[in-house]
Amino acid sequence: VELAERILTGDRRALARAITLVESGHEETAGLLSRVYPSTGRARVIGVTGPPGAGKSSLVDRMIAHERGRGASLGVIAVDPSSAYSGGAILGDRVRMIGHSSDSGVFIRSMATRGHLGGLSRATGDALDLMDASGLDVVLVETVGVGQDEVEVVELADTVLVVLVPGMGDDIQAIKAGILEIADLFVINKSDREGADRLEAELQHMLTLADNDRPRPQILRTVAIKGEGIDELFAAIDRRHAGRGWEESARERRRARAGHRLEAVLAAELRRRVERRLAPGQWEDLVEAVAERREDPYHAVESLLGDLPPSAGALGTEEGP
Ligand SMILES: Nc1nc2c(ncn2[C@@H]2O[C@H](COP(=O)(O)OP(=O)(O)OP(=O)(O)O)[C@@H](O)[C@H]2O)c(=O)[nH]1
Ligand SMILES: [Mg+2]
Repeated sequence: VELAERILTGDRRALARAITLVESGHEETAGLLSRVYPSTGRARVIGVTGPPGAGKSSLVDRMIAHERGRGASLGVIAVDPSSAYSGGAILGDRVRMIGHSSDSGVFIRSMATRGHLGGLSRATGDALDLMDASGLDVVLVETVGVGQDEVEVVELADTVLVVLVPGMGDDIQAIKAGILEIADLFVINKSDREGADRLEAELQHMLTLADNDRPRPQILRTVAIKGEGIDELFAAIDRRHAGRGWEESARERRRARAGHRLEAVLAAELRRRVERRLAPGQWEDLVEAVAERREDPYHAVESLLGDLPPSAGALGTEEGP
């Protein structure tokens, strides 16, 4: 609780400690998170996703510099690629971002992709709330667009940038479908390379075919290593925030996010409560019983839930889902 007070005053060390706590799924963080929650919802959250090596970190680095130039403070959450993708890139991130490391207006944190009770998006959402509550103006979330987990993470953002690179024009079908659909803005990075026109044409074509009622994402070009296109990128982000329909769509997003959040917290909490009253070996015995068909998973769960009133559709009631 004292930790919460310190976070609210912008204490960076308290913030770092709190994030470590939520990352470990520590039980005591519930109190902390509920204490800071009323002070959240102010930071502008920008998600940056895209295939491995697209230049997301380079872009984030330039975005930091840009926003510092406007006097904003920033938090960065770098969701580490799973080990299959990381290869040294994490160290690379640190080196590239080191120019900002002595700057108290920038708080950088990486999150491991595995081992979070309640999932990566839960842990990242908590970290985001903590940064938000500590008064950081902008939070950038970098994640490799490789799986459902990452897609969920990036959905925490108010604005989602999907970073692509030329040379994938032919392969646009091969890009994880889910990541194209969550884009608010497409960024063609490495547009110093050949093929940017073609990729843009492919994207435009794809967007014409898309039949959803979301506003059509704008397509921008950057050369992150040279800092080109960053002003235009922020101009587009700012325009989006000032544009017609922004309030409504932001509200909708926040509502959807709150729904996911509630579900995740509920699931984790239920699980925790059930686990807490398990006798030693009880779980393993149940697993064994189900494996041997002495018990079925549905009855097993009923026995675990114990005195919780059964839902409609639970065993013994009429309707199932
Ligand atoms: N030519 C060119 N190279 C770039 C550009 N932006 C980034 N790169 C290079 O692309 C490589 C990958 O850049 P990163 O910023 O680490 O890419 P990333 O998307 O963060 O990579 P992961 O986090 O590992 O998925 C680096 O060698 C960068 O120097 C660009 O605009 N043009
Ligand atoms: Mg990176």
